[in-house]
Amino acid sequence: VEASIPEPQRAAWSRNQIQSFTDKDGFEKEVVRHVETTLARSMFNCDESAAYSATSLAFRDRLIKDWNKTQQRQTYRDTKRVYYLSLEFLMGRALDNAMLNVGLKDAAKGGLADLGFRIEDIIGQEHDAALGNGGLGRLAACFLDSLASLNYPAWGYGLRYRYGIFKQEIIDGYQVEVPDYWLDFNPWEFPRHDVTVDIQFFGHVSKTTKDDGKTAAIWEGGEIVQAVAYDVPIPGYDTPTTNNLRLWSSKASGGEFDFQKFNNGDYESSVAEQQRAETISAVLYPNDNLERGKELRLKQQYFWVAASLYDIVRRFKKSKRGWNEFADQVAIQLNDTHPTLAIVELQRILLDIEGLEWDVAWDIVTKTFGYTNHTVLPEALEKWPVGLVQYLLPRHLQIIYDINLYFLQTVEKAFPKDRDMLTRVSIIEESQPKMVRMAHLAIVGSHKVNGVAELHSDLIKTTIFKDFVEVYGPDKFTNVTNGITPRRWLHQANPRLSELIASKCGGNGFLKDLTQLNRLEAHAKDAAFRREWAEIKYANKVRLAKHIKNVTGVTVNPAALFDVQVKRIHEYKRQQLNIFGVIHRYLTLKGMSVEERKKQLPRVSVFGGKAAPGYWMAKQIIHLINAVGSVINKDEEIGDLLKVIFLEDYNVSKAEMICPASDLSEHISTAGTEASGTSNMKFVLNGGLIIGTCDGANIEITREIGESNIFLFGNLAEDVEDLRHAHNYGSHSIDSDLEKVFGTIESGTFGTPHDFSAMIAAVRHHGDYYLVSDDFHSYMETHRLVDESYRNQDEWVSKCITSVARMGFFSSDRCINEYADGIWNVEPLVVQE
Ligand code: Z2T
Repeated sequence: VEASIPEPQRAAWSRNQIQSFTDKDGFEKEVVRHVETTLARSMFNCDESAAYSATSLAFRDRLIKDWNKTQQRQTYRDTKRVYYLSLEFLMGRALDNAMLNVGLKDAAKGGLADLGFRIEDIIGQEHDAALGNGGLGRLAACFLDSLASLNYPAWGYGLRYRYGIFKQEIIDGYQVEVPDYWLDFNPWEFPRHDVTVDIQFFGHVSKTTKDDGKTAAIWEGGEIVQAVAYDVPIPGYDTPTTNNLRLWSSKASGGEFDFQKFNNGDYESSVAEQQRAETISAVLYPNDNLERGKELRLKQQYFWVAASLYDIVRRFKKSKRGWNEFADQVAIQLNDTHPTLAIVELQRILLDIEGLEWDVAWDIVTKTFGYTNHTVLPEALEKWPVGLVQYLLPRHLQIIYDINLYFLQTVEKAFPKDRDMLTRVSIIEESQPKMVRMAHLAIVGSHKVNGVAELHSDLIKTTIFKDFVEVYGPDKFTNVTNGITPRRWLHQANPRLSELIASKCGGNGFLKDLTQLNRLEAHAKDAAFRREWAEIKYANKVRLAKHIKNVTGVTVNPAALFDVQVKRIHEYKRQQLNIFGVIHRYLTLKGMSVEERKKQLPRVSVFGGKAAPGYWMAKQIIHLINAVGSVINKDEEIGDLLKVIFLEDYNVSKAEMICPASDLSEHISTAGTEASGTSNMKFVLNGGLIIGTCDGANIEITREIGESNIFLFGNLAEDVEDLRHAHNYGSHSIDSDLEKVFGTIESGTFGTPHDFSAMIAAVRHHGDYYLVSDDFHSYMETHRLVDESYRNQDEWVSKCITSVARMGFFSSDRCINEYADGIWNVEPLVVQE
């Protein structure tokens, strides 16, 4: 639709659109219609799967209306848009979220009941959209929810992986990976076979002389892969704004070349070529906080970035504005360094295709991009061999070298004769082989760089990006502490608690202004309110206990303290510290008399999380947790006093069940390693307390909720370096309680000791990099405090209520508003009902 057509005309077309349902009866009619026509099935044998499909299709129709209206409005008003580029969007399920956001879940509940279904069972039919690894991908999903709910004109751009994060099975205590083929039936995506972009790889660069006598680069040859757009509607909560998530899928370009082969009877190789092209978007790399430098990964990055930029530039050009307005119309946020090639690609478009001067183009580029860093772990910082970039993207490598040249020239002026400074900040690492440092490129090509929690943002300024603070001054670097969407993580995951909160906060307003939770604070002292609160927590625990029984066969007591650690398995997150602590607790209980034991508090230790398939040590940790569980869970002397559960295939939809059922959750990373963490926020928001280190967002959570409402332990980030040094160069003695734990493992209590020897050796003999022994005593002491505190239920529940009341800061709405003000300079655009 051309932007020149006046809005009244558009509104008239809009009014003529088909009406979708607004109540229970209307919903039922739509479900029946979809079952009998769209699905071509009959209501006589409509099972839960068909009911899920039809319900989704009915809600999808609802979303489409608002989606069209939003896109039309945004095009017509032509205000600045935000583009969030992320290789991962960990969306989870869409149906429940759509029902709540459009405010028709009750209608659907009633309608489904009339048709003989329970809404929970129908919701449970949906396969998670698991296009992400962990925190980074889930953050992108929370951001999309907030952007739409706050009416920001925003698009997400990502890859449509055929296989998302693998499904985890636990077999004999070991992780087994099963492919996650999730696209079988996906009503939430719309293929746009008319929106395609040809993406070039390989080839060579030649120079030509233009009419004006200047030389220009031409990138030619190589191969073309086609990007096809798939759009996913992103409904805001309680607003018609419905934004777009565009995911690119790869296929062979299908040019004449293919036909030639086909006609020559070379059918096989033409199919093989098709498959090679489709490989690009076939699978999500399953590493969290690790980069392995695979060629296909770089291909994925360029494919996605080039298609997205082509799309963004195409949309900008429709407005017929001059290039000088580009950065006033377009803000692009780089979710970590994965999309950093977008910087180079935009410079290439402006220079080689649009014919702008280098400086003019570069000014536009740097005003357009913002870069978010999510980790300081060196093994996660992206570097690509210069030779690989040269081979895959020859023109881009030239541009990278030019960017670096001009950058180093300005550095040299400011720091004359400081060769070391130049070496340190260079985009090219002069190693063997030479490498392109993507974080340096991202910093140089962006106007703002942000970390994701205060400690993390301080750390990047004083460690990995220290030199860049000297070069650019401190204002280029900023902090935006992460947040989570209270719609999914409170209202959807914990409907009863959400309702109880609404009854004390003057309605559902807190869901869009989470600071209103502070109205709860006064009720922490109200005994009747505390009882209701505790009753809801108990019911959530009963639900989790049933799930545990179903999937593991182990009976757990819902009255026990549920102690939960669910997140990707990683040495820096220290699940090993947790399981060593569990073993210590077991030994302590075993050493007690029967009378003494009777006085102890029952506990259930719940673990969940995936190990990257190539991360051997993480897999050892999973094996130890399962081995410990299988011994303790059948020890009749111990009974209910201690159970150890490993829940397989932890994902977003399971998190929605687990978070509301936790009494205590563990966020125990070595200080200075977890950039933010976001599940810490989810657990507190659901009325659980935290045991944690002074790391990531734990520090700000403590500041908000108060020191007396969190169980902090362990060494501080500032002391980590010295401790590590002491381990390696001094004498390193292991905590005596931890030694007892090691002794028990080595005696064969949990199976073949050799299976776990590497985990023990990492602490004893390999420098204990993650400070497990240094923090063990303080960790165990703090768990004793937890037990003591939990005995006084009145006080415990008060702490939980007070904490929730003070969690307003951690909404992703606050976070998105900070990005909008401080980095993107965009305003909301309200779509009329
Ligand atoms: C990831 O999930 C995170 C950082 C990464 O750095 C990569 C992945 Cl896949 C490259 C996480 C952080 O570990 C976590 O602390 C943070 O809360 C989350 O990103 C969102 O910022």
